[in-house]
Amino acid sequence: MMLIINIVGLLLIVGIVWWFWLYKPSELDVNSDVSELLITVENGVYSPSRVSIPSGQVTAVKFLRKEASPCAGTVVFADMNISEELPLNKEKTIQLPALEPGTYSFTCQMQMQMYKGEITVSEQ
Ligand SMILES: [Cu+2]
Repeated sequence: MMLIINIVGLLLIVGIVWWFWLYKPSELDVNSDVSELLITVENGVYSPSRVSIPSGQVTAVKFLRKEASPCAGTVVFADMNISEELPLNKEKTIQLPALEPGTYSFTCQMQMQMYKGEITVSEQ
């Protein structure tokens, strides 16, 4: 009996590790329509997790947090010194400053960074 419990526990751990650290959303998960930048925060992923915006202009990105866990409660754009609380089930608009072309990541506030997303800034 103990053996079965141990195996179930092990599978759970493997599942959690896979979900949070190894699972990579597909390349198709890209939102390039700047007028509709809404990122949903749910089940351990930002969706879309990759967003493209033009360089050199302030861009508003909306977040909709649908998960109650504290992990989903704050989004951090480390490169931009932005850290914002996300209310539950309510859209929150975050203004991104005019940026140089490049790739910028955004994550949850924890060191492990279970939530991970990427913003690609390209020249227009
Ligand atoms: Cu987290």
